[in-house]
Amino acid sequence: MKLVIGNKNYSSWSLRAWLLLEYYQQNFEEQRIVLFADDMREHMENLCPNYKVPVLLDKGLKVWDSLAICEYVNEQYLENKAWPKDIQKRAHARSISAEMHSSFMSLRHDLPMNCRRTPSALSLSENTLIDIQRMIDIWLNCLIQNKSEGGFLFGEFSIADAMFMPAVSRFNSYCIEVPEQVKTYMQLMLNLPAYKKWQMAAHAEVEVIEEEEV
Ligand SMILES: N[C@@H](CCC(=O)N[C@@H](CS)C(=O)NCC(=O)O)C(=O)O
Repeated sequence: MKLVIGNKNYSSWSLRAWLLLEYYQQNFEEQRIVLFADDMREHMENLCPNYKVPVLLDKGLKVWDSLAICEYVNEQYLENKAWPKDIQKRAHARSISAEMHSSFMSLRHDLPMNCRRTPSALSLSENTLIDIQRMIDIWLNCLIQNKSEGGFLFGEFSIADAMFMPAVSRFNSYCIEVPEQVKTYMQLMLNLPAYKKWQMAAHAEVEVIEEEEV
């Protein structure tokens, strides 16, 4: 398997698919494309059907879009263990993953993922505050329902956690105030060896890519 990703510091969509593969210790190569470089589209030619990352290449197949990649890996290599077993929890996990995928535009715009950022607060727009509150509600609801079972949104780690990893990273980078239970969840996620590995690599990119910190 090969996963085509963007800059580790900024590519929140790449992080989701990469984290799932790493968490479950899958064997894969990675190929990094420098986002927004002048020759980005040239490097994406023949690799990325929609000129975006991530893309997974496996068995002659191209799978693009972070959620589609997570679904494929789950079915092909993980015997479906990356979604909750229980059908009601699975439906809930899919709902919040789809919501993460298609919403939170203001939060994404105002608080871009930046793993290298020294955490500090920004002043937040009303729409971003609404997005933040919705995300906290999603997390709290899951954590309360599954509280005795392992600390992740549905107890065990799942695709839902991979989908929200970039948001956890953003909340940390911009010092977003959260309730205690969410703080504990964020610490669990930020301390995942897979996330730490990603973050170290994001720091190592500094010498290669000259970009302004956001
Ligand atoms: N919905 C897609 C979004 C992919 C996406 O927008 N990727 C960004 C990098 S994080 C990208 O490739 N941007 C390049 C561009 O828009 O030209 C997914 O989940 O994979």
